[in-house]
Amino acid sequence: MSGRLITLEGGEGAGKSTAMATIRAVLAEAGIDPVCTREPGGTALGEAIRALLLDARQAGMAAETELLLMFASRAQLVREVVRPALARGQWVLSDRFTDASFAYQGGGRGVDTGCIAELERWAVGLKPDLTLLLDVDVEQGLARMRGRGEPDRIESEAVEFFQRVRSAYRRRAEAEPERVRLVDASRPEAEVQAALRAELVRFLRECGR
Ligand code: Z5A
Repeated sequence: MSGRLITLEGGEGAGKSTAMATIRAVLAEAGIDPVCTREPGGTALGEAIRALLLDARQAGMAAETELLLMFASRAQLVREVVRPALARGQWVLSDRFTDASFAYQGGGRGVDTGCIAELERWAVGLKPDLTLLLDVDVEQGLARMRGRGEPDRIESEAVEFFQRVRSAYRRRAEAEPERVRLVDASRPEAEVQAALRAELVRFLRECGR
């Protein structure tokens, strides 16, 4: 039985933390115990890169530097965690992956998406089998995040930045509807989790599980 890579994506306050727990529960019901990871991060080196990326004191970071650091973390994660797990036949569940670079650095920062696609081909070399995209209105998502402490470097961006991120994510779902399944995350939490569960059950059925 071969492993699969499932990724979870979404903008601010989309509810990824709760969704990760739901996905794990649905996989467990199917007898799957996935390797869980996150981006940026997921390895010792990647977590050090994450700290740099989110450090609010690094306000002058160039968009290109940001993109390359995201891919540096991802290249390490793919070689140290993702590929070995898939090769063992294990499933992998990642909180964010390459789609986030297309959304945040491509959409949000305006970096050439051709460069991102080339980095994906060269430094990553694989795509998720399934991406669950939690989509929520930007203002609604930001309101959910209020009161959660000091914003990090990326969270400190303006509303317009997150609107561009959301549009870029939605374009990816439109371009690859079979892989990127959009879930309306503006609804109450229980409804969002039920919708996620339904998408995942459909995918598991397609995988013969
Ligand atoms: N980034 C990038 O730029 N490029 C890349 O290639 C990658 C990442 C991989 C760190 O990611 C940052 O890196 C992130 C993107 C960028 N930047 N930002 N900003 P992260 O995933 O670690 O960080 P995050 O996006 O800030 O995730 P988070 O803190 O885990 O947020 P969340 O998962 O969206 O939110 P949550 O904790 O699940 O929920 C937030 C609150 O809303 C919480 O109080 C919930 O109880 C509440 N909530 C959740 N769902 C609902 C519903 N349905 N109704 C009402 N309230 C709800």
